[in-house]
Amino acid sequence: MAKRYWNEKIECMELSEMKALQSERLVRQVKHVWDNVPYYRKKMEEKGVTPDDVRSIDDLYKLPFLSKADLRDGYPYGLLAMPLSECVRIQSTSGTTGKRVVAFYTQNDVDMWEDCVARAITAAGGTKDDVCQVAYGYGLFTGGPGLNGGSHKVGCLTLPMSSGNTERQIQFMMDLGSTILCCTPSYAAYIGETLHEMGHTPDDIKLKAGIFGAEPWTEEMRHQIEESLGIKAYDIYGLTETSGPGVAFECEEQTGMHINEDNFIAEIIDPDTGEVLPEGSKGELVFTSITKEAFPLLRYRTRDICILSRKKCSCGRTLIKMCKPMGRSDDMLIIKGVNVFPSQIETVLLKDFNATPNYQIVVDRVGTTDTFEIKVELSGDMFSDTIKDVAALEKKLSADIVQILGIKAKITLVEPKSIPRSEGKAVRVIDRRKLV
Ligand code: DLL
Repeated sequence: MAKRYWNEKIECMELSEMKALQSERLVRQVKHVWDNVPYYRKKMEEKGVTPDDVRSIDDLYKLPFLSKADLRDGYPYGLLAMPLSECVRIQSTSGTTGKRVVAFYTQNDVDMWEDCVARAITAAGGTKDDVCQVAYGYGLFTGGPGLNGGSHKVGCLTLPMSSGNTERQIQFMMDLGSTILCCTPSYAAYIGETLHEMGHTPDDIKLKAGIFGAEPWTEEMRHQIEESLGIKAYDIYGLTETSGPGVAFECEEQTGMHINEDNFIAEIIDPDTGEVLPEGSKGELVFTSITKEAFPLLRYRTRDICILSRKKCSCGRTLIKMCKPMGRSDDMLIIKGVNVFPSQIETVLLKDFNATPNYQIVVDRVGTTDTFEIKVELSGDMFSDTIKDVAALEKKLSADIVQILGIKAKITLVEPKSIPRSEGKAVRVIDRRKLV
């Protein structure tokens, strides 16, 4: 296979050279925030650190962490490091609670971001001969604008569809011969489902690859999407705070996502103590953006639980890899005292159903006891099965959930199409306990 690099020099750089580049950029960035962001300077002073204490990436640990609470405190301009007249763009998080986080970009920041996304598109096999259908939401959410910018950079013919209007997505896909689809994995699954419902097969479309991210998805879900759309599905990771999609991307080996280390230094920490953990440990992912001008974040705690690896990759890239995020430390549910990640439930469902069913996890509290229900949608075929078959499936699911989680869930099998489909990030969990 032809090598798919957008920037070979960076993507395949020797580790020592990368560390030197990161060190140089970190030192410059620390000085930039110290000089321009009083909020940061205060945080550093509180920890007794000055820019003189940071001479290389080995000194990174000395810097204070930054959390979402800091960004909310500073809303909207408190962490801005450049004059507004130098900023050309604002994007914002999709958060539904509390104040949103707004991120600012200079033109250089937009260029860096789009360059990172161009690396992801190239790694997925994208070239200027491709037609790239962007079905992430456009607007304040970074998905649409991020993939759009990267697609332009690569020179693909870009279809800025945004999300929604699924039948029209498929019509355009067929009429214009889209070869790459970019959207959330849950929306990709929905597009696949609709394609088949419209009476088509993957042979009727020209898609070859998908670039899916913005929410957790399992390997099982990957296989199902690949099959329903006849494509190879690639993961892409990012967050608004550090620019958007493209912080990390998957190559053809698909054993984790390469982090664009020339722009983002990654660390894994113990979420409880803040201690930096060695490579290979599971913990909270922390990013330092060393090239961003307008909204640089030093040691930003993502809340994503992850493992980093420097294992040699067959694609030739030397960029460190992160595994698929295993959930967020703040998305973890504690049900009856047990830690439950929605991804664990998805793995069980996909195993028992042999395909992704649509599902929803509903947690509530009656008196002082948590209730835990998993609603699982039956397919049309299953719905017409005998009551005995359905009861057997319910029993198997129930047993598998107990085996994996150690607690019992009420399994409710529901009619086809009764669980709402998602065009963006799927809502898998309804935790009614928070409303009390
Ligand atoms: O979701 C940026 C994005 C857009 C990434 C399009 C990929 C594709 P936020 O809305 O700020 O930004 O949400 C960031 O989403 O901290 C993760 O918890 C989650 N997330 C993003 N990508 C992945 C992924 C965008 N590939 C938060 N797998 C992050 C699992 C992901 N979770």
